[in-house]
Amino acid sequence: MKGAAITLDRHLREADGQGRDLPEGLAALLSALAGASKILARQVRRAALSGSLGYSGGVNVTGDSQKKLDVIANETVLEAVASTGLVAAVVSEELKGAKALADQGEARYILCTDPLDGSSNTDINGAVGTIFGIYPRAADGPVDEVRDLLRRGSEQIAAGYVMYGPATVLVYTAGDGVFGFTLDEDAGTFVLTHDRIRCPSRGHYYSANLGHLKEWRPGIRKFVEHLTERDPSTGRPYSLRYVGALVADLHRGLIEGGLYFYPADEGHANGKLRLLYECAPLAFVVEQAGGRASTGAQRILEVRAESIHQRVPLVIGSALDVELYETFMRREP
Ligand code: AFP
Repeated sequence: MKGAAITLDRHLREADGQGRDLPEGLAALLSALAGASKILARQVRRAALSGSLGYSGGVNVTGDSQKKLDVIANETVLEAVASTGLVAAVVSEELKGAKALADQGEARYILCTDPLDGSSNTDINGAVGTIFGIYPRAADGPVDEVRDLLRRGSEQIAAGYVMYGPATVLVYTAGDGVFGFTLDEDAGTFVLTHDRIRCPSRGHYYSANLGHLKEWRPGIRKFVEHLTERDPSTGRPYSLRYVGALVADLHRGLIEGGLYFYPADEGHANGKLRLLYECAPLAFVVEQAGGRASTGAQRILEVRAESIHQRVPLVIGSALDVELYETFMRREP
């Protein structure tokens, strides 16, 4: 890489000078999340050597069997943000209720996180991720579930994800563009490698669990049929890519274009993915990069959570591809 590397810390420190004003304490909180992800990157890489593969024996609140790495990731993220004193409460895929951390002083934020997204990939050395969405407190005092936690994604002030793949990549937005950083393992720092990411308006890839194809609504089945027809003038057929870790499938769509969807099926009346700590943070990132995210009928960022582990159908990625999906859903008889 030519020139002086811009590290995440420098990028956050200099944000105000570049007109990307960050609310007080946000830079420190993002740094703490980056710190946790460095620890996690190492834990994930060394899991087979340290005996951390496999199941923990527990089941999380959404019914998934917890992997040992799910538990480690949850503890790592919680410890890192607790130490900042900036977070009043954390909503996590791995916690039944919200975890209250502090209710006074500097604790002005709520963190929603999936500490280890795609953990079914851990045992096969596949990509996994961490997702985070940050909200400002609605008011001071003890955390109130309805007021502070059951929010619309549009109220987030920052969101992002870390992907633990061949390289560890951290992508975030604070409402003024999307920035991607790659972990320089030797220096132990995140370096800006993807400045102001723009999601292509259309792609050639689609990601979905086609095992559920026959259970999907007719409009979605027709959409898949459309994507798989040959029409070189519109770039069809689209190629199927499915990692099974939302972060990894989303990252491809963000960089190269295309879309990911997880609609309702027989086992998941509202889709599988969780609004507060999967869909809303990624929707914020993708919209900031010029992409689109919806339930198929409503913009994800406008959905107000009714419970902290609520699920919603999701379609996310290139704006024109997501729009086309929505059109097929509207055309249903
Ligand atoms: P976990 O975080 O529990 O592994 O779930 C992964 C996930 O929420 C998302 O990352 C994947 O895209 C999706 O589930 C995969 O679900 P299927 O296995 O049903 O395709």
